[in-house]
Amino acid sequence: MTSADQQKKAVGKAAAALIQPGTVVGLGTGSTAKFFVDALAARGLDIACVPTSRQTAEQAEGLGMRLVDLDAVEHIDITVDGADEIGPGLALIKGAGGALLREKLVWTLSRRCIVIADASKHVAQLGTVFALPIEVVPFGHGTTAARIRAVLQACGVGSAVTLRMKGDAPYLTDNGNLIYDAQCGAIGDPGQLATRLKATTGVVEHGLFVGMATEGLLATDDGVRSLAG
Ligand code: ABF
Repeated sequence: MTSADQQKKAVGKAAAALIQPGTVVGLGTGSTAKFFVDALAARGLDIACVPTSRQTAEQAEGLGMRLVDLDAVEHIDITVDGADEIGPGLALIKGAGGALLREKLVWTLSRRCIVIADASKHVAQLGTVFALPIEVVPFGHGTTAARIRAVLQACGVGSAVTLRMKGDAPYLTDNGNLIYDAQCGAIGDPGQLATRLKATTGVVEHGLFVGMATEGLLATDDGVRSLAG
């Protein structure tokens, strides 16, 4: 196992230890969240789980966990999920795994949102390592991309956007939508960019999670530490 994988496993286990019996738990997506789900299943708690993707649902079902529909719960007690970048104030870029919309729906209903990651994900400014994923409806997506570029320019960040592909075909999300990845570079004001992208016709959701994570757990080779919000 690589050092990064060891860190992901350690932070997944640390997060699983926080879950209480009798709670509703949001299950994140990605390789770090996968370690969390494994560790949580191993505890054998009586909990109800809401997955953030088909991929996570399949994993959890295979481990015998009880899944419930998001519409079947009034709130989620705690969600644990990974990220592509963790910036100042626990502002995040998510969505490299393509599950940003369901993740945001689950996070929005969660009282506690814990982001977990290996040390490589911690950045001084968002946008410096990963592209920003933006989920759009397929109809007229080229025209939506043009509006997205204009918003990025107006916000003073890089405006190159690329339609995400899977082989020769556009990548489709669990919701049947497309994703444009925006090479923003350093994002000076993530809150402003988030607001403007959200208001763009044709955009379903974007991967900026600002003011949503209530806690962070970061793994390093020296152990797992809390990240201040
Ligand atoms: C999900 O998985 C996504 O929001 C994020 O893009 C990705 C992180 O994956 P990994 O843990 O594999 O780096 O949380």
